[in-house]
Amino acid sequence: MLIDMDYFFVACEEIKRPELRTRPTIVGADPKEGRGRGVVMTCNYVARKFGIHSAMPISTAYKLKPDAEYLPMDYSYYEKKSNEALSIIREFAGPVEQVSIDEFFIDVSDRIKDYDEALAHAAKIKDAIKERAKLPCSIGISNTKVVAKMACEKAKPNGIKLVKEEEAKAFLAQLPVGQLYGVGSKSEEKLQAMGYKTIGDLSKANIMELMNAFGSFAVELRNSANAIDESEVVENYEVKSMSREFTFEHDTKKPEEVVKAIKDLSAQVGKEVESKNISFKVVTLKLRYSDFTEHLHSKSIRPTNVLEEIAKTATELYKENADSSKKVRKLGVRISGLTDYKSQKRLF
Ligand code: TTP
Ligand code: MG
Repeated sequence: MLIDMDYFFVACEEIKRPELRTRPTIVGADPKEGRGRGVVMTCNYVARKFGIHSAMPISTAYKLKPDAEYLPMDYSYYEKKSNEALSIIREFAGPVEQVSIDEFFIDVSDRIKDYDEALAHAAKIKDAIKERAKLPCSIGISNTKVVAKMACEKAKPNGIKLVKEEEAKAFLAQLPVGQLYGVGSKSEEKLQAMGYKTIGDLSKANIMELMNAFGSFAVELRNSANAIDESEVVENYEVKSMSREFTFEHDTKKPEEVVKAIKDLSAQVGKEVESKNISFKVVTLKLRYSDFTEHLHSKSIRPTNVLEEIAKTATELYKENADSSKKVRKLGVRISGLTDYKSQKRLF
């Protein structure tokens, strides 16, 4: 099963302020009466009726619905709610693989005998999360991760969708190729250009032709399109990376302003590191300039949990790489190569 929380950040906000449930509500950057920069992180389904969606510029959202509720992120609260959902989910599952803050694959093959039981089990999980964590979710069920994930998309919002093994190929075949799990917008463009419109088209693709365009990823692509996915649900106590981004109010060339923003972002990332008891070994700085060109600069360091290393390394990356002739519009600080002490303990 794939469990994905519905409109997660705003659903969390609705717990704090139930009156938001009937109002279009957005979590994201400050709209500043239409002059705001940055994006919508997410919005509730009331706001989606007005055409607002994740990743949309906040200024566009403001044009569509100036009197919506605009809220800043309260990340530590969302994390707390995510952990609450996770511990409920664990009661109903064997292995749990967390994909993101609001998305979990679970293997329930040792808890159920047939599809009817699978549906009943999913309903129990959904009810428990709603009752106890006060959060709505959707659940996709199938015999592979790929199809479970895509079934969940169709179940949204607040639903459960089962795709039986024998129905999986037909279920996928009718969908546009861009909806296949693992296909991003670049791959979608390529596939479209090669004449594959639907997942069904892709399922019959000539493997040599596909390999020419996608290398070894071709095999996985075609297998997914045929509902073939052997990957298991793997416990992962370890998240792959942690990052924070920031868009300047006014683009800037001033090193002291950029360095200050890098320090703030690093401190935010550091807070998360501290709460999770992990160490990291790669620091990445993302620089987007006012001409919208974007550059990633990374540095590997000795695995550490010393928080000061984040700001120090990110600042070095800025000083070594920044193009001083251009103004900076947006910054990101990310750490990766994470090791979780808990998962280490499990191994030994
Ligand atoms: P999603 O599960 O993609 O979206 P959602 O839960 O808001 O809505 P849906 O009902 O369609 O599942 O993402 C989970 C959270 O991650 C989301 O609440 C906010 C955050 N997020 C971002 O910060 N940036 C993004 O671009 C997206 C898509 C999500
Ligand atoms: Mg979600």
